[in-house]
Amino acid sequence: MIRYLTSGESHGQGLVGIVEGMPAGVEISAAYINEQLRRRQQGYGRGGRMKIETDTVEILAGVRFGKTTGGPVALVIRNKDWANWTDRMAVEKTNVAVEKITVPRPGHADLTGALKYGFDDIRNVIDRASARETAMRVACCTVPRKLLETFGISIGSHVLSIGAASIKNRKDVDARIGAFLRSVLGGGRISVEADKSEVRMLDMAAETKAIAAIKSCKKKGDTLGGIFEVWVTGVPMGLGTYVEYDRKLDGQLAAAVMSIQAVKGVEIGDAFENARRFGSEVHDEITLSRKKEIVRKTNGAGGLEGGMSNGEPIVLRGAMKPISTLAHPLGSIDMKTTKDVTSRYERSDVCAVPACAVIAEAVVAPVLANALLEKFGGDSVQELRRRFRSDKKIH
Ligand code: EPS
Repeated sequence: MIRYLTSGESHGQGLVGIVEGMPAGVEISAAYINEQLRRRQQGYGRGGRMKIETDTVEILAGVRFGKTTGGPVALVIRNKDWANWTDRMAVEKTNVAVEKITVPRPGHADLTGALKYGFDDIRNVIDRASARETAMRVACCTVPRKLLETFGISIGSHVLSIGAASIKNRKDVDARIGAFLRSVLGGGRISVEADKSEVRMLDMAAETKAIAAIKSCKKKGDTLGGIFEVWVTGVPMGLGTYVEYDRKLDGQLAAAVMSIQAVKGVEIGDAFENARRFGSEVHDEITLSRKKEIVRKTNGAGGLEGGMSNGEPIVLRGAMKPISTLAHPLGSIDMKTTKDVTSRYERSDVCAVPACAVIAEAVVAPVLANALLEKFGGDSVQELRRRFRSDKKIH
């Protein structure tokens, strides 16, 4: 089974990752990972930090002559901003006096993190809880993503809303998505199109509104969240299982997306809308195509029934709260003086929903790759290929 770990602080020397359990023979290169890192850095509303960093990965181990060896894949991304933080984030004990951060930001990990770990300087929390960590997460997850791609499983995403600016005509957007899915790229084509928009929206009117909203929000020293949608196509029937709670694919996917910094909600298919409807309006009727393949007339279930993929595209949505570092002052306390104060501001993004969508594309990849390996098995791509089947026939 594939698992990965990340290490690193936002303003430390860099981010480190290990991806363990990859089958041998997956073609992977730094350039392939860097393209995903580049995509993660985009989006209207990012702060000054993105002008400093151009995230690039070094593959240190686990890959030989462009293919995974089956050994752990070791990755590094160096923080360019580290040059400005050598005193404040020094690894060794130093005599340099460094200002302690003692006022927690509401909505961030600051308060509980500092109390939990017994810090008198919130900097330790700020730097590890930071969404900077997602750069390495994307790098790690892009390795199993390449495995999925080898089996025709393709991931894409787009943004549905930023603040109150939301795509107006869902039917039009769905029609466009339907056409994208018929292309050879499948779900990935959604991202090809969404990447053309600074806010990753497929609706121009909503895009204009979202950019205006971020602009005015920045002026007010405020921040904005939003909702994004991830599509995965080419997923064979029967990944995951209904037999035990922790092996249910929907639960695993939801956990992966929920684990992204600032994501507070995950929806599979039309879950919340469906909760307001009759069963007869909700469930996706089953039929056979001319080729005698099992197809659904609709996909309100988002490609998942009973904790298993049902062969339809997997569709999930994530809700990102507004970033909790804001210039607009909010009530807090100074943990040193125990007095009421207003929260302190440090440089941050105004809106990172487009980046969050790209991160969500990444984090679902190891979940799906594990489900694929669990069902078909294989220590190498060749072995997996021999066992893989994705037809949707009654047999
Ligand atoms: C973040 C704060 C900002 C963001 C950062 C996440 O960083 P800084 O404090 O250096 O301005 O830019 O995101 C990234 C660095 C990144 O690579 O996505 C936070 O507090 O979560």
